[in-house]
Amino acid sequence: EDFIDWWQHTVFYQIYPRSFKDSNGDGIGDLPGITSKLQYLAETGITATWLSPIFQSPMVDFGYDISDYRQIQPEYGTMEDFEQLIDKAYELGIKIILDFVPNHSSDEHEWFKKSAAKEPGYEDYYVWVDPKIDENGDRQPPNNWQSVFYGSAWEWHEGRQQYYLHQFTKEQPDLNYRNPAVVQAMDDVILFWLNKGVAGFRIDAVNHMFEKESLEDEPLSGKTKDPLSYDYTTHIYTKDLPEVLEMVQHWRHLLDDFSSKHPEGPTRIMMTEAYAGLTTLADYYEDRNGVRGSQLPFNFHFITDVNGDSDARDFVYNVEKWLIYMPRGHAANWVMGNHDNPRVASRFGPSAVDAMNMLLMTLPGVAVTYNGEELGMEDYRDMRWEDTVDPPARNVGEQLFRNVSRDPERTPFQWNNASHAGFSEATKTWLPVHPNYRELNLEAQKAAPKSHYKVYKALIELRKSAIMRLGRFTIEPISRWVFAFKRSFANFDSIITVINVSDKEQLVNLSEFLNQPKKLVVEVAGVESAYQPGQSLAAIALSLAPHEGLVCRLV
Ligand code: TEU
Ligand code: CA
Repeated sequence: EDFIDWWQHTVFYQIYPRSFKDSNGDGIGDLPGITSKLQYLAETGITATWLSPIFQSPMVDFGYDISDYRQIQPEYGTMEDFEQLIDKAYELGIKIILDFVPNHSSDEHEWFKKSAAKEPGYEDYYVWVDPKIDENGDRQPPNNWQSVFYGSAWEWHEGRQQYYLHQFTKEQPDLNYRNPAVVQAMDDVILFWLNKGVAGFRIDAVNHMFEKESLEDEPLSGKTKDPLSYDYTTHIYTKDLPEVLEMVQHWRHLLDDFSSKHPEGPTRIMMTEAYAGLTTLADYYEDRNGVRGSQLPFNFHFITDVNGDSDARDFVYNVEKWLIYMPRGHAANWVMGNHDNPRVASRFGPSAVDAMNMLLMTLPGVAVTYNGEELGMEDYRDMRWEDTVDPPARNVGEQLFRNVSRDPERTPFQWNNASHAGFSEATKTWLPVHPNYRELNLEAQKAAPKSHYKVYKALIELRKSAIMRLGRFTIEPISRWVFAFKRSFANFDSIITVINVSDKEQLVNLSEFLNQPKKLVVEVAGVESAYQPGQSLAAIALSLAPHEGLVCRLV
C-alpha cells in the first residue's frame, strides 16, 4: 500500500517493566502486568514497544546487569509469561523490541566467574589487566579511565590478581569484543530471542563496547575538579572507537539474514543507544562506503541539546541538523524521553507537555515515547535518600544524589487514583509513586473532556494519514520564540505545526511561512488552548499562549 516499512514511521513506546504494572502484589512491575496492559497500548494506537531489560539479573542496575541472557528475571515472570506476552502482542498488532545489553554482563554471570577463575576458553571474556605498581610498591589501576557511574573504571579482583574494566558499576564488568568467542556467544543470544518472535533490539550503551588496547591515560577534560567524576577525563580511548561501527554492521547483517530466512515475520530491526556526535551517528545509519548499520541510531538531541531556556532557533537547528546529516533514504527518529533522563514536564515545564508531544509526533519519521509521557507524568524530584536506589545516585552520596539520580523519572506508572496509583497492591512499591497521582493519572485523563492523553491519542491517529507518513518537510523560526513546520504531499492538505517555546504569550504572523492565502483549521490543540479542533485561524495574527503548540490543516 505504501512504500515504507513498518519501522520507518512507527511510534516506539518504551516500557520500563519494573514500573509499568505489578500483577502479583510484590511492588515490582512484571510481564503479566505488561500483558494485561497491552490492550491499553492498542487502544492508544501504539503498534511497537521496546522493553527495558527483562532478563535474569541481580538488579544492581535494575536489569542492565544481566546474569543470564536467556532467562527471564523471576521477579518479572517466567518464559511462559514472556511467550504469552509475545502472543498477545501479536494478536493486537504490537511488535516487541527487547533491550540487548552487550557492553557488560553482571559479575554474577557464569562467564565472569569462569573468566575470573581462568577456566579454559573463558580467560579473555572480559578485559583483564595487570596492576601498575607505583613508587611505593603499591598496586594501582592501569590508567585513569573513569566509570560512567563514578570512580575508577577498574576493579581489583583478588582471585585473579588482576583489574577488570567496568564502564558502569563494578558489578557490570565489560565484555571483551576483541575475543571472537564473545562475539559468537552474543550472536547466539540475539538469535535465541529472534526465534522467540521479537521484532528486534534496542542496543544498550553500544558506543562503550571497545577501548583502546594500548591503555593510555585519557586527557583531562578540564570540566570538573572532581577526579572521580566521569567528566574529569575525556573519553577518546573508551568511547566511539571505530570498532563499534563494525560491530553494529555485523549485527545488522545478522538481523537482515534472519529476516530473509523468516520472511513470514516483519523486518527485524535494531535501535542503537549512543550519546555521540552527529557524524558518528550518521555513520551508524550508513557509512561512507554505503554499508548499513542501525536502522534507528537514537536521536537524543531533544534531550541533550534543548531545554526550557531554548528558543525557536535552537529547536529548528536541532531538527535540521539531524535531517541534514542523516544519509539519504533513511528514517529520522526523535527521542523525547527515557528512563535515564528527566521527563518532559520536568525539563520544559508541565505546560509544555502537549507542545512537545505535537513536535515529536508530527515530525517526519519515527517517534520514541517513554511510558508516562502520554500523560505528562512528572519527575518525583523530592524523592528521599532513603528511597533512592539508582547506583550512580548511591555512589555520589546523600549530598549530591539529586544531581544524578534517575529514580525520579522511573516511578510507577500512574493508572488511576487508587492506592499506589493502581500500579500495585503491595504495601510498598520498589520506588515510591509520585504523590501527584491522585490528579495526574490515566483514568482521570480518559474521563476529562480534554487531557494530555487525549491530545497524544489524537496525534497518533493523525500520524496514520498519508501526509504524516510520506509528507515532505520544511521548518522555520517564525520569531525568536515561535517555530513552525509543514508537511506536504501531492494534492493533500498540508499539515502545519506551530510551537511557542517561551513562557509568554506570543503573537505571530504565519502568512510569509505559508506563502499562500489559504485557511488554517485547527486539527489538534493542547489542553489549555483557547482554540478548538475545527476552528479556523487567521494566519496573519495568531496568538499563542505560553508553551502552546497547535497542529493545523491548511485548506
Ligand atoms: O545507558 C547508557 C549511558 O548512560 C551511557 O551510554 C551514556 O554514555 C552516559 O549517560 C554518559 O553520557 C544505558 C541504560 O540506558 C542505562 O539505564 C544503564 O544504566 C546503562 O546503559 C548501563 O547499562
Ligand atoms: Ca510483581
